[in-house]
Amino acid sequence: MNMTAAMEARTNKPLTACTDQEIYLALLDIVREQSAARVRPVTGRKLYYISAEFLIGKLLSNNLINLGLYDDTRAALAAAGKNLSDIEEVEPEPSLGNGGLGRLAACFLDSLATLNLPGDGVGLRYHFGLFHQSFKDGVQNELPDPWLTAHSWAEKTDTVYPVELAGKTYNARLYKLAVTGYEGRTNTLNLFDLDTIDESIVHDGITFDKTDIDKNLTLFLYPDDSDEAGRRLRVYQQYLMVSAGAQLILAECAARGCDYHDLADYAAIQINDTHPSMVIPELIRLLGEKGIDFDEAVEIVTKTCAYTNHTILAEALEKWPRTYLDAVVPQLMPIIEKLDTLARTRTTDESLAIIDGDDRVHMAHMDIHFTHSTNGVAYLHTEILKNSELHGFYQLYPEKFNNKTNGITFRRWLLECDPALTAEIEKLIGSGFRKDATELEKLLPYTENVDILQQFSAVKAQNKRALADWLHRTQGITVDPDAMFDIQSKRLHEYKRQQLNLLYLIHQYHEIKAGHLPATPLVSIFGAKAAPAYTIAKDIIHALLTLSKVIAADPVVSKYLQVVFVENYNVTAAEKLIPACDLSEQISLASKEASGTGNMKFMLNGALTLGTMDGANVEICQQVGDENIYIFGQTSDQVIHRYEMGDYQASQWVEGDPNIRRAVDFLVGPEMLAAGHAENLRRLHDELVWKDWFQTLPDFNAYVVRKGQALSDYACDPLGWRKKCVINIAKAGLFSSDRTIAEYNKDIWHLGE
Ligand code: C3B
Repeated sequence: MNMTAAMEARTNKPLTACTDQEIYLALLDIVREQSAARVRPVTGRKLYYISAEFLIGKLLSNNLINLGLYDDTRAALAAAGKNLSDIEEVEPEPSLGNGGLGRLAACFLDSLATLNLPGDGVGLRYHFGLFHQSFKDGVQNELPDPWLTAHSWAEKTDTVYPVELAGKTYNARLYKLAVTGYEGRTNTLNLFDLDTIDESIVHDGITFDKTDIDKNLTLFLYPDDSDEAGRRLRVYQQYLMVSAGAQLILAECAARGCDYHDLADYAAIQINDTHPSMVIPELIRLLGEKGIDFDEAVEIVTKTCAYTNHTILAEALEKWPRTYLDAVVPQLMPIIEKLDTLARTRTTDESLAIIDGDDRVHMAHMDIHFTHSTNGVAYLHTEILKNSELHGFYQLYPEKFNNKTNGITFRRWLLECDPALTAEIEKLIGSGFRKDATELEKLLPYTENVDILQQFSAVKAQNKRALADWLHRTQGITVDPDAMFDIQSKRLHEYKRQQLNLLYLIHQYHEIKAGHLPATPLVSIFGAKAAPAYTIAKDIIHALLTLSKVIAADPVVSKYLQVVFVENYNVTAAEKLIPACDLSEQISLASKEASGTGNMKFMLNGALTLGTMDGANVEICQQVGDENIYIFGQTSDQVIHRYEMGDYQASQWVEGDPNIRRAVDFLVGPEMLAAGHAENLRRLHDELVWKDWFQTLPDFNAYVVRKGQALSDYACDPLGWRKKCVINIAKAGLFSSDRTIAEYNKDIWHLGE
């Protein structure tokens, strides 16, 4: 396509005379038209991926790449003196997700369309997302994160489904967002919303009346659940999503000739974590309205639905008090009760019941009993589900359990975010890896070639300069691109152990002051949002921001160490950070990170992993070999054993180790107190000394040693380091979400065309 002509046909003036906004709108229109041309009729089974989150990121460049228009567009713009990256800045990032779960859903949509499989998303059209993060006075501040404009990618439709909440009927309106695969078909992300939402009820940050459902229902993803109104609001949201979603699924299947008895021949429904679990009783209820009796409906729904578990953290496995469901979805409670009774005929084990003795409804239990597949998201995670967390269920239904190791789409996480590296790879091995990621292994023979390793080093250096420029431009932060870039970017959570990294940085501060200089200057970069009600997570952010100030003010230490906290970490920021990373921090407490997907992105972009044997790190290690990854810390067996013994005492580790004591005490020492807030620092200090639920201290020394090794390898043997990086890139093929989706399809979905 002649992109200049196509754009000018829409702007009605030469590109040279257009604003970035005008060009953006022209491109949006072209992409829409081209995407629409790739919609294909569905035959056979179609997937519906229901998820509370779809962290899709900006769409313009991704769509241009997948439509094969990217290079031509760039060239056409360049000829008019314009830059595609400036046009990209016009686009707001959709605020539809939070972390790995939502980003995985987005990668899956891309891979489904790329593999020409019929698979749509079903979710909610949040107006303000999770929140927009800014730092004020060393503290996280939350504001709405608006993204909906008059020209959003999600298009309003005339389709409206009635949804009954607490006895009142709401109209869920359908918005459709086109998802086009790389040289593939176009599928749809279906997002529901209410016309009555009133953005103006939000005040003082992200506060609003949690009971005003008409006006608030889709304002925010994961509204604060520290009070009952917030928790109920989450139930309202979940039911809106699944009821509208179930009605859409039934309508689409009926339009293709389904008589509901054969629903499973037309639809596969993937329940992404427990947020959409109510789709099970809701479908049974709706099938009942179509005249199908309870027993048959249960059978149909079980055959149609499958469940993915993404975490073993107890607080994330939702258990709703029955009183909430009685109030919000009274139409479902009789069905859930019948499901509970039916489940009890299959087992006498009370711990597997849906409704427990405290009258709480266990959503994951309902999922496992009444879907045909339960999968974990990495090898170790699935083993832990089978052998400990869900052992009782595994004994009851061994055939339902399976593993699907997560993946990432290489279109966004290589082609789009790292064009320089993509070009370098392409020069060496051609473009086959774009469709078949395992072809990256063809890079292996080049790992002995010094010239080529130096070219890879040059690409990394260029990406680090680009990140330095971006940090300077967007946040006013100056970093030295010649330092080693060490990055931990992911949701803030104690199990992910940003606090372990914090303690390391304090340790290094002291070592440098004592004259023990590190092998290389280090820029330690963080990106993370803390859930608004998660106090300790916010304290960790505060401690890192405060430490950053203390170090920057020290003339000696600041030559070797810098701490940077990127504001409002999101997909856009990730796309800048990941290509520039030297060392990828994947340091969760072994057994707690179900998979991780950032670990895969960093590896693919030529960073080395410093990590525990947790989640997909285990498989990364298997792929690249021990010598090309920095592993440390307790194993998951050791961690689980320590929990079982129940005798872990953090204070003993503090007392028994002068380095740990020095690092922990520094949190409430004069330097930190002068630069930060005593209350936050003291609370974090006490948490670490008296609780440390995620066993930071037992892993501290191993972490310090391993990280020291990485720094010295990086500084002393740059070519050896680069060789390891290229091996990581070459071995990243396994982690393409195309592979993951192909496995889901073969084992669980069996989709048509
Ligand atoms: C995340 C897990 O924490 C990650 O380990 C995993 O890689 C991703 O899901 C995708 O499987 N997760 C999340 O982001 N939100 C949850 N509520 C539960 C898990």
